[in-house]
Amino acid sequence: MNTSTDLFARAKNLLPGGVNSPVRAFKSVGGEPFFAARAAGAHLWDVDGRRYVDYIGSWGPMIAGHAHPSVIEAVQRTAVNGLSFGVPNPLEVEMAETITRLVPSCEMVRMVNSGTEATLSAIRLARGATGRTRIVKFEGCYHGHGDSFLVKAGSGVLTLGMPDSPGVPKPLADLTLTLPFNDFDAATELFDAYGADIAGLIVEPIVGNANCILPADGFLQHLRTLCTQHGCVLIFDEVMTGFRVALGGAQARYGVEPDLTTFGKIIGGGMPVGAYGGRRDLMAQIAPSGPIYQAGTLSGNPVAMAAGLATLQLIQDPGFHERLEATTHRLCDGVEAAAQAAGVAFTTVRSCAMFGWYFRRGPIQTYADATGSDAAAFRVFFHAMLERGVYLAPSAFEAGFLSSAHTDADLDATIAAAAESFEIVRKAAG
Ligand code: KE4
Repeated sequence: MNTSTDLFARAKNLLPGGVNSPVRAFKSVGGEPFFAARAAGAHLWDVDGRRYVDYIGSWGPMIAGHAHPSVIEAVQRTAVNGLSFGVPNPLEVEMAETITRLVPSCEMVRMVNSGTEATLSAIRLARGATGRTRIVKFEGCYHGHGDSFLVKAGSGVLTLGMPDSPGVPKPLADLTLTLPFNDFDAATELFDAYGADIAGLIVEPIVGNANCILPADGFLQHLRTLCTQHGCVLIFDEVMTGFRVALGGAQARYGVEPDLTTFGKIIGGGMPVGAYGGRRDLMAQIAPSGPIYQAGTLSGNPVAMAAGLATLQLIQDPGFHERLEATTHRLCDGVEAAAQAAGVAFTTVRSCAMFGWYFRRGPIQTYADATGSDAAAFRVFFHAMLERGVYLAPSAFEAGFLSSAHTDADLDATIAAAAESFEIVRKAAG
């Protein structure tokens, strides 16, 4: 009665699509999702006892591996003293001190409960602080399911082929202007035309929701210059890249300082957490110190803070990110070599602890490049890898994630599974 098949049959009757988040539904790859029983390190076990090497890590939080002993211990130690107070608690202060220390552009920070809450709040702050209404986002970028962001969005909306969602009032959607990522001239032209009306520009500094696309040299700086020139708030959505692609996030990796940054995932260590932060003159305008309202019953929850702080402590180990970046290259080099040996058109995009795999030849520099990947080939590959105990994102439009728990044995097993899977892809292509 508790196999994945049984559970999914029950779930479909009670949860839309049988899931609590669309990207989990396997809709674009076919088949049915498995149900997780437990996870540890780089591995997931489903309720039917199968083990997988996990390259999703709960979509980013598990950069130190699942159920890390020091994270579990921190949660247990905190939970016995109460799960939520609705009163300030010391761990909220420690989290604020940690984030502002590791990300210097954040002079102040506010905790929320998801990445969506963080980006919603950042946009409201940009609009409230500038008195302007338009915002700019990039095609294929995903900033959570806030109305203003469901315009040419990525992740699950792109996966399901619905980049614009019903239910978003047209007058509101019309206030969201979109740009092609890595297109310098298009950005300049849009700001020349609308600059005085733009409250803020929000960007994934490394796109991780249309598969994975790196910023072209100078592109993030170009956006910084445009926002400064036009008095717009530059928002880096680092919900995914924060504390992953470098200790200080993408802004540290690329040396570009935004006005606001949004966070999620890793800062919660697997518990529901988000945050937004940035320039003091902006953040001071958030209630109750200022008039721009934002609130949350469980914001700064002590158990969530404990899980996040324990995770942020682990990633500060000397050499943590350097080792993870080397692991990322070793995995992607090995899988690329396997694809080449099988004669399958395939390329990878890498950063630190996140990667994109594409069934097409590179380079991948734009949204059009990313969406030109052979989704049918990916579907065959995804299931072949799953059957061989490797769990990739069930979508051709999601990035993959590595953790410090992935061992050489995990990578060797993944590369061996990929070699067999590419053969299956080649045969399926005829
Ligand atoms: P959440 O509201 O899902 O915590 O965060 C939204 C969000 C905001 N910004 C970026 C850059 C994000 O990647 C996300 C969420 N990422 C997806 C995975 N692509 C979460 C997985 C899901 O939707 O279940």
